Amino acid sequence: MTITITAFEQSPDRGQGLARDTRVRWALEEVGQPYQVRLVSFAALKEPAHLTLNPFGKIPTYEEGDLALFESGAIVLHLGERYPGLLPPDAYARARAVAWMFAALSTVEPPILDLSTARMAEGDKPWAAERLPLVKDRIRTRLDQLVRHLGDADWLDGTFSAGDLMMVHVLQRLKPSGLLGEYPALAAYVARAEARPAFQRAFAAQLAVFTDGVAKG
Ligand code: GTB
Repeated sequence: MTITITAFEQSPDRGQGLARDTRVRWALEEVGQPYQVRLVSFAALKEPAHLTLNPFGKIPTYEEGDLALFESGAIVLHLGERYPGLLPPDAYARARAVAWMFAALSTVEPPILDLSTARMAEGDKPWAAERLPLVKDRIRTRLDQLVRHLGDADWLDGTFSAGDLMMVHVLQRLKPSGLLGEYPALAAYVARAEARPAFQRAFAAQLAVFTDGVAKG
């Protein structure tokens, strides 16, 4: 069955792989499923055809037969449940991997997104310079906790899972801030995940959209 996802037609990050289609591409590569990509303009995101796929007018979306999904977490979870390679077969290990997915999306990602908001949407406010250190410290709190959990392990819970995929994609967004560099063990964790052939293929596919005009993953 053909899988089609959506991605930005124009890259705000110039192909650094930070938009959330990359995590879905990566998951598809990990489970070895071919997929097609429909590129969407910013204007088209808010048009009825796209809003039927995602009521919030965002990428990524996922279509497979009669199934249409939005939210990168839900898409990766669906792939993990449908195909082997992202979630462990043992029920308890699987539940823990899902917990790490939620931790990435609802505990670690929000303060990281707040940093983007502080920089891009609030940078010109008179209180911006005072707020920025507070936002960064909230991120450091999460990174302190995460690095303590990781210890000297390669992955968050035994073998690589969708939990690591999601956490790494969330952490990648910190690279330009220098905050990840304050945590060599987390930087090494991200580098370890980025060395995976599936990530390399996903990254190259999203980059090709902006360098070669290639639309297919
Ligand atoms: N919770 C949703 C999910 O996980 O799928 C969030 C989806 C989302 O925010 N999508 C963004 C979008 O479609 C793209 S990824 N935005 C368009 C809009 O709201 O009109 C967010 C993103 C965008 C750009 C960069 N960048 O340039 O670095 C990084 C991440």
